[in-house]
Amino acid sequence: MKRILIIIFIAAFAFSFFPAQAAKDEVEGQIIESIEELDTGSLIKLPDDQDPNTQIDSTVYYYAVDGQRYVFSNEKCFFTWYMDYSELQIVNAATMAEIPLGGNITYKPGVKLIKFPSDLKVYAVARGGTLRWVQTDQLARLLYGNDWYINDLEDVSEAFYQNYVIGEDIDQEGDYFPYYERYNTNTIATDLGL
Ligand SMILES: [Ca+2]
Repeated sequence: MKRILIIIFIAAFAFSFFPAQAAKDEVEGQIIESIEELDTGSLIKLPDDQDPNTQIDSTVYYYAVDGQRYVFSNEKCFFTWYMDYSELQIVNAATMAEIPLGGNITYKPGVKLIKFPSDLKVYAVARGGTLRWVQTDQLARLLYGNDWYINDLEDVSEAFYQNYVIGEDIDQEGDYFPYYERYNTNTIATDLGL
């Protein structure tokens, strides 16, 4: 029962974000028809169904080394890991159905500061979706520069809050280095602990 609830939750919050233009381009592309054709570490989605009212076909997943697929909660999260959609592969429905859902992908560590609408705290992200409260504006400036509030802060929907865990506060200089966080968790597999 718990597993079913998790799957429902993932499905409910697997927001549609794949851009329409890319969906048009993919019509000409090759569709993968068996798992054997897929390398682990691939980005996958279903073929576009040409129906703007359905989201299942516009959800992007990471096919992990554990044989499961992990969902990108939204486009902002996707772009902390990838520059564009060039690595995306289109997978038919039967193949997609054979790959179990593993969970959600969280922000790549060290890329952005995030906050949730109902929570005043600004968090830096560490491995495994670990949120570390940046206690002061001064510390945020040290990590991301004076314009962090404009350039580096992203609002994340409350719906995704439970994908994260709370870590230690950042309360002094040297507690956290964005570059090292990115470098040490360079792949989604590492972030997921696979
Ligand atoms: Ca659709």
